[in-house]
Amino acid sequence: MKDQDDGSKIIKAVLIGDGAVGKTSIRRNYLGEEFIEGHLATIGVDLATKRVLFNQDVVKFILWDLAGQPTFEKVRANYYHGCTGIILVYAVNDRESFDNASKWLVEAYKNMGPLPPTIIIGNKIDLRRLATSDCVTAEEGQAFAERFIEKLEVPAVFRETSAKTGENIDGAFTELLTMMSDRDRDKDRSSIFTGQP
Ligand SMILES: Nc1nc2c(ncn2[C@@H]2O[C@H](COP(=O)(O)OP(=O)(O)O)[C@@H](O)[C@H]2O)c(=O)[nH]1
Ligand SMILES: [Mg+2]
Repeated sequence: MKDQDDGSKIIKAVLIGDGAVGKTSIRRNYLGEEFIEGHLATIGVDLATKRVLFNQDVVKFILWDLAGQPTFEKVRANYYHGCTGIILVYAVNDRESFDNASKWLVEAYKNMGPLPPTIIIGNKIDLRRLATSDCVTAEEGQAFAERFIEKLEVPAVFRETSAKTGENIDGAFTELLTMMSDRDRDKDRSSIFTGQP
C-alpha cells in the first residue's frame, strides 16, 4: 500500500481480459454507474477510483481498466506496476476469451513477476440461457482457477457475474479486497520480524 502526498492510502488493481468481455461494464457497475448496451472499446487505459474500507482504513481504490486489444500491449505494460490485485475477466458466452485467459496471466506475470491476489470472473451469465453456442460452464471456470492457484501459488477465487444485472459484482470485489488486505497485513507482520520496510 502506498501513501499519497496528503498521507491518505491508495491501493491499485488492474482489470484484464479480452476485448468486449465486460471489463468496463463490471467497473461501471461496481461504481454504481448505469449499464450501457453498446460496446465502446476502451482506448489504451481508463481509470476509476472508489473509497473503500481496507484494514480499518478508508483508502482510495484505483482500478485500471486496460484495453484488451493486442495492439495496446505496450501501453498496458506500465499499468501493472504497483497493482496488488488482478481482476481477470472472460465472457461465458465467448469460449475464445476463456481460452485466452491464461495468456493474460502470462502477460501480467511478465510485467509484475509473482502475481498478487487475483479474482477470475466469468461474466455475462445472464446470456447463458439465450446462447446458441456452448457456453463456458462454472465447473470449467472453477477448474481453470484451481489449476492456476496450484501452479502459481497465488491466492485466487473464481466467481461468475453479470454486469448487466449486477449479479455477484459487489461480492467479487469484496472477495478481492479481502485477499488484498490479508496479503497486505501479512506483509506488515513479516516486516516487523525482519525489520524490512
Ligand atoms: N448481456 C450482457 N452484456 C454485457 C455484460 N457485460 C458487458 N456486456 C456488453 O458487452 C459489451 C462489451 O462490454 P465492455 O464492458 O465494453 O467490455 P470490455 O471491452 O471488456 O471493457 C457491451 O455491449 C456491453 O453492454 C453482461 O454481463 N451481460
Ligand atoms: Mg473496456
